[in-house]
Amino acid sequence: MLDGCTPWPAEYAERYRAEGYWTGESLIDVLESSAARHGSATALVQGDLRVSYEELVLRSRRAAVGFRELGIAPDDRVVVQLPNVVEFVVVCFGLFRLGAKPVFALPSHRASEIRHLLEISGAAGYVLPGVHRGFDHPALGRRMRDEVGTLRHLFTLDETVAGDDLVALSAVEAAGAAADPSGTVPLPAPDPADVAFFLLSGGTTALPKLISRTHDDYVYMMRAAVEAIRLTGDDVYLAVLPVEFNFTFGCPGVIGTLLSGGTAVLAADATPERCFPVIERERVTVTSVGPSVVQLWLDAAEWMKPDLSSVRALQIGGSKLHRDLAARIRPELGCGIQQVFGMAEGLICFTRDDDPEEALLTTQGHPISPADEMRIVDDKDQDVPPDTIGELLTRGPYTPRGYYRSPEHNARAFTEDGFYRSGDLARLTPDGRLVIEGRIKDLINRGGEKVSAGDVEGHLEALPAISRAAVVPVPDDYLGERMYAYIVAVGTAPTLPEIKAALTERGLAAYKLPDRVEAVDELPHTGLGKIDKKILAARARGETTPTAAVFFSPLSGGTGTDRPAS
Ligand code: OOB
Repeated sequence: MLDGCTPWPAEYAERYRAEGYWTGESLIDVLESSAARHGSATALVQGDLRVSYEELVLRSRRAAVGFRELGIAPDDRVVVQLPNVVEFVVVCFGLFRLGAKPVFALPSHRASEIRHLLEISGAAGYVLPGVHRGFDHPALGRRMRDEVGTLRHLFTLDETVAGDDLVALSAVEAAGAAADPSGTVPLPAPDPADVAFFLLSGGTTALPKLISRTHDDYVYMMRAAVEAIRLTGDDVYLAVLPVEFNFTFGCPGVIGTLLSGGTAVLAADATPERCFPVIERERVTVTSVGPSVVQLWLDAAEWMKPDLSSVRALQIGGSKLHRDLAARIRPELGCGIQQVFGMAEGLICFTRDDDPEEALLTTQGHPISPADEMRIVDDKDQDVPPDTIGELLTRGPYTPRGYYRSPEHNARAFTEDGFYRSGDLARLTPDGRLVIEGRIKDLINRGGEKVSAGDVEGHLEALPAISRAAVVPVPDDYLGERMYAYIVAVGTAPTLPEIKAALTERGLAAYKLPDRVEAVDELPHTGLGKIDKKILAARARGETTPTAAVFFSPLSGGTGTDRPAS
């Protein structure tokens, strides 16, 4: 196990093994055993490209040897930032094979996030696209190599931008093929108890934490998800959201589909124009999206009239699905629905096919594993009765016991007996179903993308025109939530477009930019001297609480429009 990871205590690890949750298989074993059973079947589809299980095993083996030839060593961390392409899967399995650890970045991440990921992981490599959606990733990669001491190797999806210092992924595979033409060079088998890869936390801390996931824990989680959704070799899964997202990667996602011998189809984005024809052509049976995509698809279905009847499970998770929206899915899209509550930190809950209709529409179901432990507690960590709202704590065979290299944060984020404090407010129905009711963590859930308030506030306060900043969520019909920024300006308050431009210049990802901004004379504080976000959130929602009225009364402006009062 890498330094900086928190292993499960020995008694739990032994129990999870003895009870058959951890089977001692690596992700490589999973792929190879599927390939042994379904060799010529189609594993992956991307546009017109179809890759069989045999080809995927061969290509990832070549990638492993190629990465090794080019200087990537076992245990090296490699930040992987790719769109939904076949190479993403090839690179992951190549790195797993080698014992190197992918660190998943989102394609929307920019300098601020990438630098942080490279630094906390101490990454030796960075795999990036070419110019993607107008952004010059190779230029960012080169800049990062100059700025981050550990980073030695850059790899790109785009052959046309490759050079001596930026190796094309096709050249990595070619180097592997040249060094190992018969595919027999011995490569060490990954240790199933070892870290396989790193996911990113949803960002309760200003900068995201890394979550190490072991082969044992992740293989088990996927198997439990596969069983809960009854995935088989006949299933066709469509990856709509970024494949680096835990939901899309393994719940059961692309990798769980490969475990089952099915076909995983990679969509370039979530637009109905892109996804509906693919669903019809490939007869997709399972896909996973957030409520904001559901909304988009419902709107488009009215005039596009797609045939989505092959989709037996439209998995919806990442943020709260409201009952009204849930109730429209079956009649208007013609697909089956499955609510999913999940987190990169572990615990996954699903509703099931045979759930009563109301449970399907209003709850997030049950954990996928009988070994998942959930507690709902009050602010003194005491368990509350059913149907009472409290914080969700969880522990189990695929919920790691700590963030990577974060001992101080771990002391707060986990109880002494290893329960993860989710920061979500939830209740359990009397029959044990989970219902998410809100959260206590300071983030904005913007269409399923989690934005840490502290991260954005730090960037805002770093701008010369702003002395203090606080961001809060406001409800939004499409995204679930949008971000409202309150700022105290130095001199003339900057406008929203100016702020967005300045934050983009600082390398902040676009999904973290505020949607609205309002300048105030000062920020309200609680009795304990912390910024009172409840007042700000109420004001952002257009509500006037008595305290807010008092606090804001001296203000002349506060229009809530894009041009702040100054
Ligand atoms: C998924 O993972 P993350 O790590 O991006 O975010 C986890 C957080 C949860 O703590 C909760 O605040 C929120 O996202 N969340 C939901 C939800 N599912 C996740 N809030 C309300 N209702 C739901 N159904 O978002 C994720 C990972 C794997 C599978 C699905 C989602």
